[in-house]
Amino acid sequence: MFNFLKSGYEKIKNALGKTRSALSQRIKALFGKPWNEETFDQLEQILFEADLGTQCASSFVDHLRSRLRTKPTNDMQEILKIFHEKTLEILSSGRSFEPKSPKAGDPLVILIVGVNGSGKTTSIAKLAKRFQKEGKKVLLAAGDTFRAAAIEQLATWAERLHLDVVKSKPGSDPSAVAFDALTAAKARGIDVVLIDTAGRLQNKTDLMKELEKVRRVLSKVIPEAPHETLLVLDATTGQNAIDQAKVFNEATPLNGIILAKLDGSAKGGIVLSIYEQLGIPVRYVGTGETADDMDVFDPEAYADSLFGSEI
Ligand SMILES: Nc1nc2c(ncn2[C@@H]2O[C@H](COP(=O)(O)OP(=O)(O)O)[C@@H](O)[C@H]2O)c(=O)[nH]1
Ligand SMILES: [Mg+2]
Repeated sequence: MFNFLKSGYEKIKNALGKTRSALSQRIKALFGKPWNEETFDQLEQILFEADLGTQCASSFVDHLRSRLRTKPTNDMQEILKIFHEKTLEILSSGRSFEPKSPKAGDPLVILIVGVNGSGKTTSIAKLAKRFQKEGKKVLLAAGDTFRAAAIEQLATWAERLHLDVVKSKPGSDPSAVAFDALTAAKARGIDVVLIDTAGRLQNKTDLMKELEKVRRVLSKVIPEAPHETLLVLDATTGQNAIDQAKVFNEATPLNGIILAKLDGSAKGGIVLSIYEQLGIPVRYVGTGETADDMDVFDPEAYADSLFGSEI
C-alpha cells in the first residue's frame, strides 16, 4: 500500500563508496596475482575489516574457494561476479517480516526503536517526508520522553515539515504519549503515525517492559497497532550494531531495519552480517542528514555497488 519509488540506486552507490574502496580495491590487489591458500586467509581478513562479521566472511571465502577450485581463473570480472552472486544469495535469505496492514479508516502505525544517537528521530523525519510526498497525512509522536532535547528535536522536524506532533513533558510516560497520538490520529483522519521511543539499553528488562507497555497501550486504541516496528541501526558502529539488534530483537518483535548513516561508513558490509546473523531485512538506508536522505534498500543496488562489473 505504501510503496516508495526505487529512486535510490545512485544514492546507495555513493553512500557505499568508502566500503567499496575498502573491499574491491583490496580484493583486486589480492587476486590480481597468482593465488594460494594464504590468499584466502588474507581475503577473510579484508572481509572481516569491512564488517561482514566472522561467519559471513568465512562463508564468502568458502564459496569463492570452492568455485575457484572447480574453475580456476585470474579474471577479476569473474571473481567479482562470484562475490556479487553470493551477496544476492545472502540478501534473498531474510525471513519474511511482513508488516500488518491497517484496517480501512485506521492510520498505519509505525514504532521506531533503537539506541540513542542511532538516528531514530532523523529517520522519522525522513519517513514522514516520504509519506507526505505520497499525499499521506502524517502525525509524529514524541515517545522519547527521557530527554527534553529529544522531544524538542522531533518538534523542530515537525515544524520544518509542517506536521503535527503529539508531545508531553520530559519524564512523562511514553505510552501515554503513544495513546494520545493514536486517539488524535483517529479523530483527525491521519494516514500514518510515526512513534519515536527512548533508546536506553542499560537494562534489557526495562527496555522490554517499556516497549511492551507502549505496544499494549497502542493496541487498546487500534488492535493491530503497531503495524510495523522498525529498528534503527547506525552503520558506522559496525559489529556493535549486530549486538544492539540482538537485544532489541529479543525485547520486541521487529519487522525490519533502518540502517542510518550508510553515507559516512566504511562498514557497509554490516548489511550482509545483519542478514546472515539475524535474518531481519534492511528496509531503508540513511544516506545523509536531510529529510530527503533516505532510500528503500535495494539488494541489486547494494551488490552492484560493492561488486558490480564496472568497479
Ligand atoms: N550522515 C548521516 N547522519 C545521520 C543520518 N541519520 C542520522 N544522522 C545524524 O546522527 C545524529 C543522531 O541522530 P538522531 O536522529 O538524533 O538519533 P536518535 O538519538 O536515535 O534519535 C544526528 O546528528 C543526525 O543528523 C544519516 O543517514 N547520515
Ligand atoms: Mg531522538
